[in-house]
Amino acid sequence: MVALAKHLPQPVSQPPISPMAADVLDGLRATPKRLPPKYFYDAVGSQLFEKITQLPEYYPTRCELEILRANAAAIAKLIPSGACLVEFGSGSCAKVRLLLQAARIAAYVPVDISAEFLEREADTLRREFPRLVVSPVAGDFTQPFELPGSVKAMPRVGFFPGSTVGNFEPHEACAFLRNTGRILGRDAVLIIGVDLIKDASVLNAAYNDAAGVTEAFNVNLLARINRELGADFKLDKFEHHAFYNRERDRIEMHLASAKRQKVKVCGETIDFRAGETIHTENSYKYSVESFGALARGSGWIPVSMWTDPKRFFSVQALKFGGEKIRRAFLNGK
Ligand code: AVJ
Repeated sequence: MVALAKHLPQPVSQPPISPMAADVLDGLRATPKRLPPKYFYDAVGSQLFEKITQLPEYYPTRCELEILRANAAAIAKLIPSGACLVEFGSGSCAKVRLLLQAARIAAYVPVDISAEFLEREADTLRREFPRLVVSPVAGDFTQPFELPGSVKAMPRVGFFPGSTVGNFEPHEACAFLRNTGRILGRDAVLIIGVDLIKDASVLNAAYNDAAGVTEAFNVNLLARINRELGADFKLDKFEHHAFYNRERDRIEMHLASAKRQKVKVCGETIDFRAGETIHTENSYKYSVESFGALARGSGWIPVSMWTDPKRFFSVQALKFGGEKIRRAFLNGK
């Protein structure tokens, strides 16, 4: 027998597809269409988000900073001396700086996907706090990761500000909290910013600002896909829709197609009906009680909670109790 393999048709070699291209195609092929909010934050998107945090309608950042400032001493009491502070998705230096000034923190481990952003932030903090060990970890903080060896012996405190936890579905938030508990270990403290359920008019205004910055932030997702994946979204043919969904306690952001149209993405044609939307983000809102239940169901015990005078936003301190706490909660105890 002669080996015939070389005469058989060979598979056409496909150009390797990036993780972003795979996620984008996956979301645009689905019904209803969706895109992961993590792709908002390229250089342009991160700048637009910075602008959002300064808008008069966008209360979360201001409220959280106010809470951290007013309660820095009380929060610092929960942080053991010589602790290592692990920040998930190192957003802005401003928030962590308040903790670094108030508590005796030996090491700071910011975890973020953007390595470039991490290095810049790390340098700033090293200059400001010369005795602080700063060990960034570049990676996706929703996945299990190892703490740097230099901090392994220190007591661990997690920091997850900004109500970024609201981007997760509640079951994903639970998985995130369990994973965080596994990484930080028994008795670790987690300081987490959680946006609260409130009047829908306040919520709707925060995601539909008069200056149109949130709209630009939303549409930049398509602009980024055009830039990085060579797609041909017509940016003026998609409209920003953001509204509070009361049944599910979440703000939903969508991009609605202004007409029936076709878009080419990575060589694939995506059809849009007039008015069809791409769901780009959920931002879940919790009550103190509903977040407490989520925490317990993930093995974390709520120990303290601080809020602003209008009760718009909360900073919550949790302690990791592990499986015992989780099972007790799930068994209704
Ligand atoms: C960074 C996820 C907390 O949900 O409020 C702001 C993102 N989206 N305006 C939020 C966002 C539109 C923000 N988080």
